Amino acid sequence: MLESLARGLEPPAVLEPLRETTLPAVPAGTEPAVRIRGWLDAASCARMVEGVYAAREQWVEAFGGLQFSLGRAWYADWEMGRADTYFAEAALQNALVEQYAPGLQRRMRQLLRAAVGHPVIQREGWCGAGVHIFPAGGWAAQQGGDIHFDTEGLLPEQLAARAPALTVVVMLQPPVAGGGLRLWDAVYAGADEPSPEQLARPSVTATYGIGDALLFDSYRLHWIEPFTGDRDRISATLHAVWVGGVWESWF
Ligand SMILES: O=C(O)CCC(=O)C(=O)O
Ligand SMILES: [Fe+2]
Repeated sequence: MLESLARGLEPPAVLEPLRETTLPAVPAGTEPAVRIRGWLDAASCARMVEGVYAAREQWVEAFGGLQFSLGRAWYADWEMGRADTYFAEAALQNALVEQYAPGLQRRMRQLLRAAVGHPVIQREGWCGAGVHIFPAGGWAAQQGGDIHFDTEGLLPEQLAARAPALTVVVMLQPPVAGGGLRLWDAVYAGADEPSPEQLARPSVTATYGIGDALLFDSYRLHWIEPFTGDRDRISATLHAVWVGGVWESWF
C-alpha cells in the first residue's frame, strides 16, 4: 500500500508511441500525436513545393531571415510586433497561398474535418493554412526551432478555458536527414516558456516522410529538431480551436 502510494507520487510515464493511422484521427489523451503516412501524394507535394519556390519573392521573412513562410504566420507576426500587417494582408496572403499552392488550404481543413468529425472553418479575417520554409543549413537546421506550445493564436478566453485546440502539419519536403518533431509529455500550464520540469518529461520524435500528416494537441510542448543536408524543410501548418459546433482555423 505504501509502495503504491509512493508510486502514485512519481510522474507517471504516460507518453505512448505515436499512433499511425490511415484515416484522419485525433490523438487520445495520452497519445503524443497521430501520424498519417503519405496523406498527400508525392506528386501533389512536388507540385506544391514547386509553387512554394516560384513564390519566393512573396515569402514572408521572420526573425531576421531565420525562417520564411508562404502566407503569414500569426505567432511570428505577433512576436515581431507585426500584428497589424498580419490582419491587413490576410486576404492577400490567403490568395497567394491559393495561387502558388492551389487547394492546400482547403485540403488542410478537410483533413482536420475528417479527424474531428465537425466542420472546420477559416477564422474570419485571419490567415489560413500556410507554409513554413526552414532553410537548409540555417538557424533552425543547426539549433532546431523554438521549443514551444501552439497557444499564441488562442483568444484569451479560449486559453483560459483550455478550449480544445489542434495543430495539423503536412510535410511537403522533408530535409535530407533529421528535422522530425519532438513531442513532450507536457502541456501548456499557463507559461509560454517551458519549465525545466516540463523539459525533463519523456518525449518522442515524430519523423516525417513526404506527404506525412501529423495531428497533435496544440497545448503539447513540441520542437522541430535540427536537420542536415542541402534541402530546405518545407511543411504546411494549420491551427484550430473548438468554438462549439465547429472548429475555427488559422495559421
Ligand atoms: O513543421 C513542423 O513540424 C511543426 C511546425 C510547428 O510547430 C508550427 O507550425 O507551430
Ligand atoms: Fe508549433
